[in-house]
Amino acid sequence: MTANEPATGYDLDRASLPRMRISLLGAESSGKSSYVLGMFAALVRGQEQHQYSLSTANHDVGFAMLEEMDELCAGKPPRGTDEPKTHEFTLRGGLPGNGRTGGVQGGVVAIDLTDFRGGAIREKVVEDSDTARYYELLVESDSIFVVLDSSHFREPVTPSRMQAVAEATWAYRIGDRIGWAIGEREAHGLPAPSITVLLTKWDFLDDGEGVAVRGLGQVYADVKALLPRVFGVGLWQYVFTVSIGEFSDADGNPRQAPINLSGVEKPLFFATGCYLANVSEWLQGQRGRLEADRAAAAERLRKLTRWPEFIRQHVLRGWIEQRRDDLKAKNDKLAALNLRALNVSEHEKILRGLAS
Ligand SMILES: Nc1nc2c(ncn2[C@@H]2O[C@H](COP(=O)(O)OP(=O)(O)OP(=O)(O)O)[C@@H](O)[C@H]2O)c(=O)[nH]1
Ligand SMILES: [Mg+2]
Repeated sequence: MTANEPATGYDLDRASLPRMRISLLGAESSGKSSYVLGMFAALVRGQEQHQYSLSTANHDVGFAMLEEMDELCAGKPPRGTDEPKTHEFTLRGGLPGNGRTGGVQGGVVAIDLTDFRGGAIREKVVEDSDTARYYELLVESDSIFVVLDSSHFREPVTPSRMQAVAEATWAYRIGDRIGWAIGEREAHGLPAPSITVLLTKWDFLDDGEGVAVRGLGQVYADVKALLPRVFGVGLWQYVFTVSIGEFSDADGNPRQAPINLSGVEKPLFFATGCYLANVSEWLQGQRGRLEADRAAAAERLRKLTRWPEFIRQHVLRGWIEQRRDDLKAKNDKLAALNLRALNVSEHEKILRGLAS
């Protein structure tokens, strides 16, 4: 579905929701497309205890994704991504409450998540190519998911391995691009994107008996050394370990395995929580402007009502009514904005809590 087509089914309210963009950056076969499938499946079928779910703007697309996820179990790897694919998701959630709508899910954020082919990151930018579009989208991204294949971290990233791991993961190139995107956003008055580092195929760091070969603490230090720009001061960033099932062996060959989703929802919760914090700030600014507007309207009315009764009744009546209506409209607008701001900040708090 393109942005201009009408939304259908459960997504009737998608157009009215705050809309965020997420871009996935990662080397070829790092597990980007599989992650999107696993994350979607977890949030559709429900696996953890939380009040959020995901839907696609087009239901057929959603069913096809679930089918693709099931095919993975049969050892059929996802088709390599040969052109950028933007998934149009809606995150829905319910807030606790006693009223009729308490706990009922409603739209929270419309998410455009773009999955690029891994090769795009290292190619020269040619006009009108998908690489060029890639970088445009990167600047528009409220959140960037950096996808790193965990198999590179089975061994410590010692100084002698550093260059090889950076080349295999494209970490330096990704760091450069993120630095560039932050600068471009700043120049356009946009907040820095949140950075969500995904250590995919985390099952590779498991020895098969539930004991980790290396723990996240150790790998975290390696990731930080590879992506210093991402861990710069003032950026929201978080490292998540995810796995969707042992669908490939240590040499990268596909194999049959049951779906075993682990940690796949948290990165999305983190990214949307960060995004809602920015929406909240924007709404505060709007509230300041509306309050000033409302105060000016109240003052205009007050000036008219100071005239003697006779003049108010016979000369100013129409004007007074008009200004009362104006004040009421402004009060209603402010009340609606306050309700929206409350809703956004509640979801922000819950989502950030679920992510940590
Ligand atoms: N063991 C294991 N293998 C995985 C996991 N996720 C994905 N894989 C395998 O990794 C391979 C690559 O996955 P993709 O999702 O196609 O990777 P990609 O980054 O989208 O690749 P491109 O689109 O070519 O850039 C596939 O063979 C998957 O089966 C995982 O959690 N564990
Ligand atoms: Mg792919």
